[in-house]
Amino acid sequence: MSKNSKNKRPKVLVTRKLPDAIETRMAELFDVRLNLADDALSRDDLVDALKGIDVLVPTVTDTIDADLIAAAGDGLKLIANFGAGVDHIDLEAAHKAGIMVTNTPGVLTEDTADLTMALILAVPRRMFEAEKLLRDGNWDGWCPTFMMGHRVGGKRLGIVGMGRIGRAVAKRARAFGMAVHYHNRNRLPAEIEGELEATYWADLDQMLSRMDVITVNCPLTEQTHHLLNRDRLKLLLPHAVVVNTARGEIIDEEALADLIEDGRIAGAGLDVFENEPTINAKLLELENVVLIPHMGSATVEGRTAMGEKVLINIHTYMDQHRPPDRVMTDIL
Ligand code: 8YV
Repeated sequence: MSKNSKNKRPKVLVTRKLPDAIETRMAELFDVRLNLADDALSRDDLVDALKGIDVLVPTVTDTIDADLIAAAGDGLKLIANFGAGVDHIDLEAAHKAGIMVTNTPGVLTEDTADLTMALILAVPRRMFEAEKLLRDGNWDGWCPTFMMGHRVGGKRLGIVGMGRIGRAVAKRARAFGMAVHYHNRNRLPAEIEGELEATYWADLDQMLSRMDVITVNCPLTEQTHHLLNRDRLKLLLPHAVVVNTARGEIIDEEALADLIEDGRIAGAGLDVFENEPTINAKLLELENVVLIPHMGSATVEGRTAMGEKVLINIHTYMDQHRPPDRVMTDIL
């Protein structure tokens, strides 16, 4: 890199610790401010840190709302999000301020689908409940009726949101012998539907009332906030299980906890929560609920690939090309 181009290196603020390989490459390419201690920045710290910054690299733990964008001033040109979901960023405010937003789609699909499938298996097979019992020293040995759960093969899986991740979940579910059903804003092309042997429901309520397992795989938007509200959750069959690896706010968590407690829903597998990292106290009490801490894309390979996407998005933007992962406001 010539001295001249070094002088033009963009000032990049990364809000959280990223994989070492990504941080090292960022240090080579950009004038980067890393957060090696990984302390979450307070809002005031973030406003302060943004002074003189060209590119912000936030994560799901940062709220990039209209006020923050206004406070950032004219310098900020690009928000290169580390993550696929952009519900924590006010896209409209960013675009109005002339700030481009990019994300990291595609590279976390398979990992998130794996974790979704793991939850689809773990809840009906009572895996974590059993593991806890064993670790607590309460296993007295094998017996025929001990820890009986339910088979997933032959059951119906309803996928809410049939984007990349929903489709990757569908493939896995087919391999486990589940029948795939889905609800999506748009129906999939017949060819893909045929490949996945998937049944489309234009009416979400109709699908919810017929499935053995429901998995949420849509983005969080104004339209999907509490999409599974109390009334909709009441439509589920009493033996149904709910899995969510998308965003906590898509489900009314309090209603879900109430309905599981009352035996009107059989259980849940949740990787995401309405008020992360705070977990609804009722959910914590329930045995038939598996709770894991937002780790859908948490593999070394996935997080590194996400970082590489961030690098490419910044690099292409700075080279005055169009970054591959621009997020458009019309997805809202
Ligand atoms: C990421 C995610 O870990 O990409 C997403 O939308 O939910 C997660 O897999 C997180 O967003 C990183 O910011």
